[in-house]
Amino acid sequence: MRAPGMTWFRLPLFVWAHYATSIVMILGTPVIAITLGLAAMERVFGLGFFNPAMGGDPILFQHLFWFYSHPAVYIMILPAMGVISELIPTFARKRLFGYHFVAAASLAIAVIGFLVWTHHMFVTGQSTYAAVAFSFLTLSWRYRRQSRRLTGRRHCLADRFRSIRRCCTRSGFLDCS
Ligand SMILES: [Cu+2]
Repeated sequence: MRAPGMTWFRLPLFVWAHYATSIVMILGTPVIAITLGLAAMERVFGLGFFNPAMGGDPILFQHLFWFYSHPAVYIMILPAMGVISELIPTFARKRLFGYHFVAAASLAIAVIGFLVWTHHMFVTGQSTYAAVAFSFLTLSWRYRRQSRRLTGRRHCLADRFRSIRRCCTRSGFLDCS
């Protein structure tokens, strides 16, 4: 299946983005499937999982729901980020600045996305310690995502700097010989 000479760090960033998306899908989808199964069993067989009237815990439903639903948004955005990472360098006719960084950030988005789900549940009465821990995890994840954006921006700046330098060299303003 693998082309001769194709190694991890020669993969296009679109492939890295899909790799990260696959991690989210494989780890997240079974959880929402099990949650739906439990909800169905509660309805059909009267087993109390989430309904407090049957001895269940509605907060448990929220935990299971958000464990899938927070990372699930990356199923949609990660491939789009991969497309952008290919399109901009192609049409700018430049190598992408920070290839390794962007690949790692894609994976980090997928992995850290699984560690922040209770930021949707701060008002459910969870413990302060849990809220603090998940706040910090959420901040670290924001940093990852921001780093992806910054890499893109730095790429543009490096481009602009190069074209200014080329222009100055041609006009004799800058001597780079
Ligand atoms: Cu979220």
